[in-house]
Amino acid sequence: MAIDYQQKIPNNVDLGNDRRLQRALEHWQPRYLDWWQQMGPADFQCADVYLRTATSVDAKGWAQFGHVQMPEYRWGIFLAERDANRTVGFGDEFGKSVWQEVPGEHRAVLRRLIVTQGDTEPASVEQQRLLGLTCPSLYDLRNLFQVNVEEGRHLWAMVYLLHAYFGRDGREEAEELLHRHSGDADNPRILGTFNEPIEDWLSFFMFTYFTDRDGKYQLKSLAESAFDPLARTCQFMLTEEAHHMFVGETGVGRIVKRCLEVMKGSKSDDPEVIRKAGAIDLPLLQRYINFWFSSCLDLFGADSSSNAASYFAAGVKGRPDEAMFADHICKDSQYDLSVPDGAGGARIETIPTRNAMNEITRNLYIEDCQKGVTRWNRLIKKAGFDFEIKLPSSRFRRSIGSWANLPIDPSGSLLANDVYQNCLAAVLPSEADRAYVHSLMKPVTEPGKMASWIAAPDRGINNNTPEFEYVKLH
Ligand code: BYC
Ligand code: FE
Ligand code: FE
Repeated sequence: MAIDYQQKIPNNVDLGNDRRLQRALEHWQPRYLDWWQQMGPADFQCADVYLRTATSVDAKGWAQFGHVQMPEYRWGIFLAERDANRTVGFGDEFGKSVWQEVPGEHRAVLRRLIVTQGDTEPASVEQQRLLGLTCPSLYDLRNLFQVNVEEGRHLWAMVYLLHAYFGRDGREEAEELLHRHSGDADNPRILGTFNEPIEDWLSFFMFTYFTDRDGKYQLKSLAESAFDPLARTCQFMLTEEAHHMFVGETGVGRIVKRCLEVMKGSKSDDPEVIRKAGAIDLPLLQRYINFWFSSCLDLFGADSSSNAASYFAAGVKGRPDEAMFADHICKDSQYDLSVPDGAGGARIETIPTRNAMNEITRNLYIEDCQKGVTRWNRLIKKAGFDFEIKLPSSRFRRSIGSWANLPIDPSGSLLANDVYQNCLAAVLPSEADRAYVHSLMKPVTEPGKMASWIAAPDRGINNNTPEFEYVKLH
């Protein structure tokens, strides 16, 4: 079904034929817009931003680009096309028809997963609220806002499911999604990483590289769900997600590139020399990676999880790209999990594969994270330097799962507690690192100009040049 832009709420779910639902969502809409004004991008609501808007849900040519003011962005409800022959792809219900309604026995868990997913979307907009004020270029400012409006749309995606399938409880949850706030001491967002402040653009690029990638893997797992409306919603969200991770990977890559230019020019890798030239040194970048990567690993949940096992058994949440696994039932199969042996090492604990779903997904995520790191390292090597960016051990600085709260360094070794405190101070961003990064955060708003700490992008957006006026400020 084509997207209907004539309606107050653009959609491809035939909202016009469901008056009750339409009214409920139209009631939520002004609250959403209030939230956007108060918690969304500060100071740029009147700027004309070169944004893409979905025009269809096909893989090809689904977007149209044009300058719009963000509050005028057409947030809507877009589900991937329904496949009438789709069957449950995993778990105890394997091969049966997928569900078009929520089965009573799975209502509570589905609601909880949808709320958790929905909560992250506005959280990220809140975290990024002030970044526009210190943009390194108009190109980057536009990308920030593109990510922000799409995260807003992802909130719409989950709110639609809550309103359409969960009755009064769903409407209440939809309200709550606008009331919790990132970092709020009394009413924080649900998951840890979404309460971390993002006060500079280095953190923003880390977040879009590492945290949006958690989004990719969680959405892939939910896109396998037997609850078909959830699966279809997530399938379309994934097409938007690709750009968010592109922003992260190229953002970090451009910071590396700029640093290498300075290193070559000065023939030095001394952080002080790099900083004198207004660039970001690689050891500092590594410390930001240590922080964000370790925080994001917790987003996958406990490594042995009975919740995950029951989601899988029920068909509620699968593994990313479930089709690539050989066994979709995993009833009697086992998984060898590495757990602490209490003496500084690891031992294998054999658990049912269904209980290991979070860990399986986390490991796929880690592999995917490594790809960009390998590309950044290639740039460094090509420039003739021998620094290597490394993802820290998945046991480092964990707060969830068997490796939680252990004094483990980025290489995975267990340390004495006092040594660990010193280690943390050395491998995470220090006050001085943060202060230096903050000192770089000065807005650059002349078309085509870049801040001193980041290289220009290789190309612009939608075949425009990097010099294009991506945001018209007034
Ligand atoms: N922080 O049995 P477990 C995105 C809790 S990002 C705080 O493993 P489960 C985006 C957990 O709730 C994608 N608490 O739990 C990115 C449980 O509590 P209870 C977001 C945590 O349910 C960028 C307990 O620990 N989507 O879209 O199997 C920008 C035991 O854990 C955390 C989703 O997350 C944490 N990090 O797994 C914008 C998908 N981790 O039951 C957007 C939906 C765990 O003991 N969510 N806990 O009270 C889920 O699938 C699951 O809830 C989780 C946790 C995978 C997160
Ligand atoms: Fe999202
Ligand atoms: Fe995203």
